[in-house]
Amino acid sequence: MARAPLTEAELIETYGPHLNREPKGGWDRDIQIDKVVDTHCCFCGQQCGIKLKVADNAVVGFEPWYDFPFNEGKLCPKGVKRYLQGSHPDRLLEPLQRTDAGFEPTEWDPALERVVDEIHRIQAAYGKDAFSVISGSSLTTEKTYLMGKFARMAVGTANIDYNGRLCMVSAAGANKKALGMDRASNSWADIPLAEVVFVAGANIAECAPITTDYIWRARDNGAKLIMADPRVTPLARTADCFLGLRPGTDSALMGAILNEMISRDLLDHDFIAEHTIGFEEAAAAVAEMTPKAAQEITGVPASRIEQAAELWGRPKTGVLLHARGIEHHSKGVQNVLSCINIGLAAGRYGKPGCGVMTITGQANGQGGREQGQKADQLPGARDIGNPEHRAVVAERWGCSPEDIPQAGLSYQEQFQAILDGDIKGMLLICTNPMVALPDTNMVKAALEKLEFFVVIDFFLSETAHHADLVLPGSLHEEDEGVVTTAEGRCVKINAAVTPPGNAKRDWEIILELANRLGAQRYFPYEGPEDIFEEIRKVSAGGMADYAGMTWDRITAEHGLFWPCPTEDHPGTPRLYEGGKFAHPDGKARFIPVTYQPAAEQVDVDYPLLLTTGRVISQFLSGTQTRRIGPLVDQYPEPLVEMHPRLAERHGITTGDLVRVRSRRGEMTAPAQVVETIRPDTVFVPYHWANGQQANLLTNPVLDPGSKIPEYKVCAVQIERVTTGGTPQDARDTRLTTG
Ligand SMILES: Nc1nc2c(c(=O)[nH]1)N[C@H]1C(S)=C(S)[C@@H](COP(=O)(O)OP(=O)(O)OC[C@H]3O[C@@H](n4cnc5c(=O)[nH]c(N)nc54)[C@H](O)[C@@H]3O)O[C@H]1N2
Ligand SMILES: Nc1nc2c(c(=O)[nH]1)N[C@H]1C(S)=C(S)[C@@H](COP(=O)(O)OP(=O)(O)OC[C@H]3O[C@@H](n4cnc5c(=O)[nH]c(N)nc54)[C@H](O)[C@@H]3O)O[C@H]1N2
Ligand code: SF4
Ligand SMILES: [Mo]
Repeated sequence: MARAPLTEAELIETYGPHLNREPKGGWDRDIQIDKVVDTHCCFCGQQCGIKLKVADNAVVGFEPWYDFPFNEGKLCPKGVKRYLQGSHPDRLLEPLQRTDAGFEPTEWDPALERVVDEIHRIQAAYGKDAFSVISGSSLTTEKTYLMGKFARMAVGTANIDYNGRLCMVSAAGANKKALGMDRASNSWADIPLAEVVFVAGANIAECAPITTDYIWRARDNGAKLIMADPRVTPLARTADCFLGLRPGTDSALMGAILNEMISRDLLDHDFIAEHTIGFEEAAAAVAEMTPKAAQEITGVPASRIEQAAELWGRPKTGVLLHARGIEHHSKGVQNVLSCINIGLAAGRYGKPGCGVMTITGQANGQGGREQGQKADQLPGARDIGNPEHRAVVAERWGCSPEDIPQAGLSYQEQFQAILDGDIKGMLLICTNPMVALPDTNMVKAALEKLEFFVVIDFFLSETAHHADLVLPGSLHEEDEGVVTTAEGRCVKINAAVTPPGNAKRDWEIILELANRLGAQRYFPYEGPEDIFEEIRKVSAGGMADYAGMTWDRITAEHGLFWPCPTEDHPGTPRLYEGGKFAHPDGKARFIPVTYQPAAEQVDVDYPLLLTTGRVISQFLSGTQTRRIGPLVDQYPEPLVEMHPRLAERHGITTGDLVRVRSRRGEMTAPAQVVETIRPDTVFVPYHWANGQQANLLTNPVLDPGSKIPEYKVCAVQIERVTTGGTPQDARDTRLTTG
């Protein structure tokens, strides 16, 4: 593209004085490698196997792990460069406390005492739930279990939630409702067996790169490819049928496909009769949603929708993969249900080459919601409001059911509760709301209102900047435990190095706090394996049943798929075999879906749709990948992607600075004029901070069931802010308008 590269001065302004470009110790080829550790990548939910090379207690490189079956040695750019983060000079090495002069180092003992004192003070003054906990899904399952138990049994608050709330919960809610269980329906081994692959709202090549390989294998076997996205993403360029819909209209599109499948009789009548209930109601709900009607709503030509119905419905096998493009909506659960409906109608469950799978995003996005840190769940994916489920967990924890708080507020709701004065203190680990939550101005106001705020991280994230106390936790390679991949496969993360300086492993910090809060008896662990052994016992008999897994089995078998109820059980890569669903009667539910528009619609003031998402080289809120030089080089700053027709109307060419404004805020970034996006839509990736957060613009409205924010659609206006000038002028404008 014609955009001028950032100058050295601009890079420093954005990324600080240091971008890691080489491993600790430099590129010395004779460096003595002490060991090579089999583990998994720290970033996305694909959880590629990787071998980390360790020298002098530092990760200095990697080797492909060819034997790990999921990725067979393949890695994406982030996995290849991940080893550059640990030795970054910003790594936090001791606790920091805020003073009038900024942060200054402190000792662990007074720091931990202060956390305990503040929890006691706030709870005595305002009640137990006035202190809240927010956690993350990049943590191992052992830590996520610990966080749920810590919040409920040591702090005694109902208000614990996690950042999977911003990610996976619409899919989780829909799968549970329709199929009885919250997990991708199949291992990826079923993808190459499919005759048709339907990808809805997932930028596979950039966000689930290794999944691309599975789709190529299906293509090599002759599979057709359908893609639904407002942007022609890299994989979409190869599709047989591209559905370039208007953001926020997926359930109309899927409704019309179901309507057309019914008209053309592309239904698996036997499957519907034997294994499902509610087809008639679901069919009635889409009776008016003909391809012509859907064309009006989605902007996709009716003939294209008919083609998609034919391609999806006619073959005997097929998989549908979806991600945040359909899930990050105030109707996210409905959107997923509309996909499940076309999956059920075609009988695409429980057999080879079939499945409707959500693509988990975070490293432990799946495991992170199974074992008890989700506001509405207890370990084993049990419902916190269900008296029987509460009784089982209470009995195994050695407490009474009344000791376990009821469901608390979700992530975004907690921020509203701070503004409303109901939450006064917060402990936050492994998430960065100043970049990741919608409506950054609101997030900032909330963080500034807290009476006490403690963050556990290994870098001083944009959120940690607002903390009273920052505790240095552990990097991925400094700790061990299990995570569950997008496939539903539990894999083992192995420690390669020990935490540097005075940093501690996350679980050590939480255990110390639990002890100081007087809850020792609930936390009798020497290390993560003890926590895992407890998870096995507590999850037994629950939906996410880990009882039959051991760390040794997981390692020896290259991962195990839950449910795995006994030690001689092989695990369950493919769910619902023989059409046996997880509801008590064994049947899946068609849930009627009627299209409902997004919360914010375009109007004369805000005439364009904004959608947000990712680029391949950056990860989530960017705290980690914005410190890795070779990744920053690939995509140094957010770009406002727009169609040439839209750009022309505003006199914009690639590289011009563009101000994007919504009802909540504005941000400025260079334009990227591309033909691969709808002319009524602009796209901004969200990995950057300091006034370049896409979330300055987004709408904090939630799906009423899943409580996921509507990241994927809001109304904006755009304006060109420069007509040239020097790069420095452009830069100044950008930094002062954010
Ligand atoms: N490189 C990279 N990879 C990642 C991550 C990362 O930050 N960087 N994050 C990981 C995580 S946690 C997640 S959740 C996943 C996310 O993975 P994806 O969901 O695949 O990524 P997104 O870019 O959020 O959105 C996907 C697509 O949705 C499209 N879209 C936008 N609005 C709509 C709509 O209304 N309908 C439809 N059908 N599509 C729409 C966008 O154009 C985009 O191409 O990626 C994981 N992998
Ligand atoms: N506009 C817009 N916003 C979005 C999205 C979007 O598509 N558009 N996507 C949403 C999605 S799907 C997601 S998943 C969220 C994610 O966004 P966040 O919840 O902010 O997740 P991360 O960026 O991973 O933040 C993790 C923080 O924890 C730290 N960390 C990482 N691993 C560990 C660990 O093991 N221990 C400790 N102690 N700290 C750790 C990192 O340094 C970082 O500061 O963003 C959401 N926000
Ligand atoms: S695809 Fe995901 S897990 Fe694999 S190397 Fe890339 S970021 Fe890491
Ligand atoms: Mo995510």
